[in-house]
Amino acid sequence: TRTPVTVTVTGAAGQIGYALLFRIASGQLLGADVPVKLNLLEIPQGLKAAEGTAMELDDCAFPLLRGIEITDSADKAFDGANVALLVGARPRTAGMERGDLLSANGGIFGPQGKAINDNAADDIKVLVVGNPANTNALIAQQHAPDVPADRFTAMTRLDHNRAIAQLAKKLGVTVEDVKKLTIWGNHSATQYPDIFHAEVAGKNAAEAVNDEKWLAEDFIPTVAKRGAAIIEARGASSAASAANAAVDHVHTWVNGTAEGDWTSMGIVSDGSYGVPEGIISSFPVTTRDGRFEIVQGLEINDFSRSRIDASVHELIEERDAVRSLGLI
Ligand code: NAX
Repeated sequence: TRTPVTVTVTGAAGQIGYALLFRIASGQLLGADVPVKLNLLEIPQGLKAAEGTAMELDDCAFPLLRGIEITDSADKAFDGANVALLVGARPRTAGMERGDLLSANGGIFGPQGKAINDNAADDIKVLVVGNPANTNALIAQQHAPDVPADRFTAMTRLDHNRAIAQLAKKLGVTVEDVKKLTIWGNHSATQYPDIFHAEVAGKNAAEAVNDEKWLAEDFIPTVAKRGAAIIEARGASSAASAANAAVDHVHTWVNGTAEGDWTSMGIVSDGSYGVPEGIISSFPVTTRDGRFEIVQGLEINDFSRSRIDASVHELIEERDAVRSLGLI
């Protein structure tokens, strides 16, 4: 029998945690033949609720689930971790300035990065979900000097999936017909969902749409502001769809992208497409054997260039802010 893969989930008692843990334990994250051990990290106030979720996980009698550890110690939670899903974060509350938000999250993601550095397995793969996801991932990565930088990623897969769904709806095709969609930049309202290289049933998506007004005034804002629309409708932020995207992100990273397609991941820039080296920005990537590569050679038109630049500019500002706050 295979040794279980240790998956650490932070913010395990939160609403995304609740939607995520059962899918991991049932085998959807890594595969139907991969046993998992779950390490749940919470703050002290969250431990009791996490224990309740662990009771329910027991009650599912998942054949692949080989143990659950619940702790408020990051060192313990990341001990031997092969996959880490950093979901818990400090949300922005009314009247909070950006500096306060970044500082509060620096206080979470700096120490967690160090705990990953000191305790995780050599093959650790990290996905940051907690917002501001890209910059939180950067903070964690900067505190883990012994871990290759490309193991730290930020989630833009929910944006990617949202964009695919909107495009499929517009063109009256199934989501499976949509390939090579890209989310560029930050997981924020400045993100740029790019359909100029996307394909719909083998044809170029932008040509199939042939409506720049829809693109600029409907599609892009709908995707970028979808999180707010969900809150407005549901009275709570996206949870099941966010958990689903986290499962997709890790599953694709580990198991590879399909031939003739790619995905979107927030990853440390190598300078491709004019995105400054070192910041964590979303790119089109292909994955294979647990590694990813940025899709190279795409022609970026003026429409796309200005939008990618705007989102990247926001990421540079966030990086500069956390630098001047001494968080990296
Ligand atoms: P909840 O507030 O329901 O849960 C967060 C949990 O994290 C709480 O149980 C809290 O006790 C715990 N927590 C806080 N600080 C912690 C720490 N230092 N260590 C361990 N646990 C800690 O939020 P939820 O709806 O689950 O969302 C979690 C995060 O995901 C938020 O930051 C949210 O903004 C972000 N999102 C990111 C998305 C993305 O696409 N990247 C989309 C969905 C979501 O909005």
